[in-house]
Amino acid sequence: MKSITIQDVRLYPIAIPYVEPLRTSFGEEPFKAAVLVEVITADGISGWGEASVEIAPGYGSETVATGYHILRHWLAPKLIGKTLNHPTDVPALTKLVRGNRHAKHGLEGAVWDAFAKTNEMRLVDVFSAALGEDHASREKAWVGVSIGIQPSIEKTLDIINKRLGQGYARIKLKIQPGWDVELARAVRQAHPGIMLMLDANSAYSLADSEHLAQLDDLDLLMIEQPLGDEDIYEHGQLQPRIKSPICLDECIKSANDLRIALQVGAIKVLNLKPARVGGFTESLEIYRICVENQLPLWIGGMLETGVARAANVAFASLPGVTLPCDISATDRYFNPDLTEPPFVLQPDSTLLVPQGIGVGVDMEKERLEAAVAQWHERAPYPLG
Ligand code: OSB
Ligand code: MG
Repeated sequence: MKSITIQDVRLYPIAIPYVEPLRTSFGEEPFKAAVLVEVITADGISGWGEASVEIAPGYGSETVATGYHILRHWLAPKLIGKTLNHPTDVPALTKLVRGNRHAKHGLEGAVWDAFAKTNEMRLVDVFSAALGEDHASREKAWVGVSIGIQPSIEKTLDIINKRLGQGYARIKLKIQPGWDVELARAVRQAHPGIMLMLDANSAYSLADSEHLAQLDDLDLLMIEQPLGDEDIYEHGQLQPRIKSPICLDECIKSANDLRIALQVGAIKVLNLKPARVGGFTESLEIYRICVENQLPLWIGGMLETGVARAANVAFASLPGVTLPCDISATDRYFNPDLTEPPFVLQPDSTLLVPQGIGVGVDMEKERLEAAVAQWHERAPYPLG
């Protein structure tokens, strides 16, 4: 495959309205914020990535300002002027920047897109080629939908009915102490047969084991990240005390974290977010570990805009991804998104992998400019 030379890296802090915000145990963001990354090659090809950082350091430690700072002053300079034989060369160049995985993913994602476009390939086919035989795309990603913390159980049941009516095959409910057992029981009673799961975003501690065991008879597909974001060991202590399979999200920031979690019995399902683990190179290694260990795997989301959503759909279409993903249709998040065409839910609860080269969706430049202006208008803090 053709190598690429990085000539420039451009950063776009953006703000766009959500169709509806997602309330989690760590709060709710008033609008979608991110730093979009454009890599320009010596051949004049643009590749797009997204550092899907949030306004507040609630889910992870990064914010729009840290993402922008790290990308501008520490990551971009390590790539500008370099020739890369493959996008998997990026981590070696940026490894002296510790942590800051969302920022790293934004830059690496832009390189993957530029590389795929240079080689006139779809991003998903570059992933498949890196994985080798038996990992061709299924051409679609199996998806579910995530429902935030609501004012009442009744309201939640209404939203679930709407989502099931739209064709989503799996429902994920955000929970927190005081909004958990009663809610899950009511939903299970109303919908005995649906694929149902809960996501606590680290809202509990090991002392809540017996409380969480009250969910045992609800046939949950999984409970996502019940304990602290650093508590791999404690999840290993919790799993034998509850029947619901534990899915880890926040805890798994690298392939090494996954190896440790497997070793201590802390994980039965993985939510892999390419953004959380620092990019697709690390994601591919994690994917291989899941396949080797027959660990059920799905792709999570950070309420990404179109470029990163497209890349996630591509990754989620790989055959080692075995459960419905947190990648819903565009109209669930933004109207309009920054890219075209939108992702539309198919009758079999899937999204189709775009056919165009690279990520396969086009950045709408005018919408991007407006979103940058929106960031500067609404920014809760300076970037520099
Ligand atoms: O915990 O999975 C999470 C969104 C932002 C931050 C954290 C999480 C989420 C989601 C996204 O749950 C769900 C979706 O894409 O609909
Ligand atoms: Mg989660």
